[in-house]
Amino acid sequence: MSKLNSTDPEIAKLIDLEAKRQVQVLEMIASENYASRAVREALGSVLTNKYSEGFPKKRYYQGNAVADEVEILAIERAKKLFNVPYVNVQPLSGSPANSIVYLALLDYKDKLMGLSRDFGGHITHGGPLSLSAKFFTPVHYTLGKDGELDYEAIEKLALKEKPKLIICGFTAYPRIYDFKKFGEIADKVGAYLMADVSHVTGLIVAGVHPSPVPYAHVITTTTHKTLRGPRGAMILITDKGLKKNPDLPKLIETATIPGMQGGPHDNQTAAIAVALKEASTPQFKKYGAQIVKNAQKLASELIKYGFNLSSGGTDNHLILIDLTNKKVNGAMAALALEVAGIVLNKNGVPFDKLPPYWTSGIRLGTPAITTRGMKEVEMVKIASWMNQVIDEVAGNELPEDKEKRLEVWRKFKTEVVKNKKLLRIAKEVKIFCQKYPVP
Ligand code: DSN
Repeated sequence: MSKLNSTDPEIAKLIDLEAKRQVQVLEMIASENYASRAVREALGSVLTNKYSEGFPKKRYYQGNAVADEVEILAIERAKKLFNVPYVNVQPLSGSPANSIVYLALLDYKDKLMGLSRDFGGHITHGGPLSLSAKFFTPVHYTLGKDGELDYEAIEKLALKEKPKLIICGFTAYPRIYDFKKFGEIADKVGAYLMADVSHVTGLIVAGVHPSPVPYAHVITTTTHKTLRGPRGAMILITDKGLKKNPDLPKLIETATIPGMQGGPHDNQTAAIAVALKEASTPQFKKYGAQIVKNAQKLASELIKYGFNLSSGGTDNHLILIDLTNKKVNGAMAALALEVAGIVLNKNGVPFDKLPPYWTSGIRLGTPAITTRGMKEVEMVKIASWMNQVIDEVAGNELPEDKEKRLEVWRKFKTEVVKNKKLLRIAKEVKIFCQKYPVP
């Protein structure tokens, strides 16, 4: 950072502060991770200077011999890792990747069907105010009373609505995604099946979550969650997809540029290539398996403390807790946990009575702490801290009146940052975290 220090000390200082924060806290946002130094070097490389509109060997600008090689490497590594015939590594992130697929496969106002945002679907799966809802017609399935996908209900809805595209893949769902069942439902109604596996890609690669490849036509994934790469995304087309429509690669490419984007970010492409290389190692398989072991251990410890886990537990990297029985909402709980050095997010739970601003729950995940080398024994400690924090803020229920809610929230925010017990836990967390290096 020596050059940045002299050119822009303000930004250098902020980056330094963020680096410290990432070391000193338990980073448990389910969609976050620590990219390796190699990934970050590629991301910070001179490739950021280049424009490469088009695709390898079919560019609009000169000087792309190296960029071509970089993109080809990323594509070939992804094809091999996921066992698919076509990959596009250009989407700038997950939301653009999904939008590219919609633009490629759907016409204005065509129906797409995904899990409701209020039950763990992503905003781009037809969420209110998103492009997917403004330009297409979303229909939504929800979860059963047990907090799990109800495949019979999903099939019924698909038969009734006949969507052109069905989306399976979620942002807050702690159970295995049954791609086979989704594939059968899509085939029954003649729909395309898009699996958005952003959250579980690393687990799929590690072999601890089933792969959608035999069942989906198109797969989208971000590259920075369990896959542990840079921020970015990929679109994969399967053999099944090519069989349904051999023009899919062309449609996806046209929807990428000029449809949604201009030039790809070649530095990001290089970093994705590096991450894919890292993900193809035996160590990565072990890492993926440990993410799940950690999440399951943490879940069982939390249950011992009386936490109410959505669906009763987890099969993947993610835990969703309904805090209603603890008499505190998600917003207050997440803030109190942050004060104590445990960083996660407030999250709606199935059938939530509170709006997204407050939520009844919190979502957490184990990818980042597993990258730091934490194992089951550390999960016991983390659950105990979480329990102490929630105990400390339990009873902070929201008044019915909306104005009063904000008043209560303002007071809570002022007081919680001074709470001695939480600050003591934050100190313990900081000391504990020193034993687990970040890349
Ligand atoms: N923000 C990501 C997540 O947390 O799931 C998805 O966009």
